[in-house]
Amino acid sequence: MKRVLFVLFLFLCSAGQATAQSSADDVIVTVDSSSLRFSPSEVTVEEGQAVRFVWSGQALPHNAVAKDGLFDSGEPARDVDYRFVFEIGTAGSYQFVCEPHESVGMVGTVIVEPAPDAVVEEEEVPEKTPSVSMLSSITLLTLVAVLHRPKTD
Ligand SMILES: [Cu+2]
Repeated sequence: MKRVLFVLFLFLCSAGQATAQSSADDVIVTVDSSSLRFSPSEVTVEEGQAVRFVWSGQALPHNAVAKDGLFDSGEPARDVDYRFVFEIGTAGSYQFVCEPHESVGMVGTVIVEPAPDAVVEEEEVPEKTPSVSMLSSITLLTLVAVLHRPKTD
């Protein structure tokens, strides 16, 4: 049994490492054949998902910089492989530009939708039933204890 748990632990660790590098559900943004456009220029991801900005052997150097500064692939380069994870809480719309070519329309948008789990969590927050039911259980137990207390006289 311990061995099974240990193997499971190793499996989870390696799975965690894999997602830190790149993941099958990464959304790829590259540069199109015109060399002055992102392709696609608009992508949609869910919180927790990553966008990878990837190009190589470009005639011109490019980068991808969020207007609000959330992500930045660094200096413009002909070869880029930059991955950014949109963590829980980043839901929204992010415009990004290629700094050298923003003026000629090399711009894009990442739309981040809330993770399905996060939506459920938000709905559950206002409920306070667990503490109320716990309180009434304690009251009930106290009542039972008092009623069944052996008589001392
Ligand atoms: Cu560019």
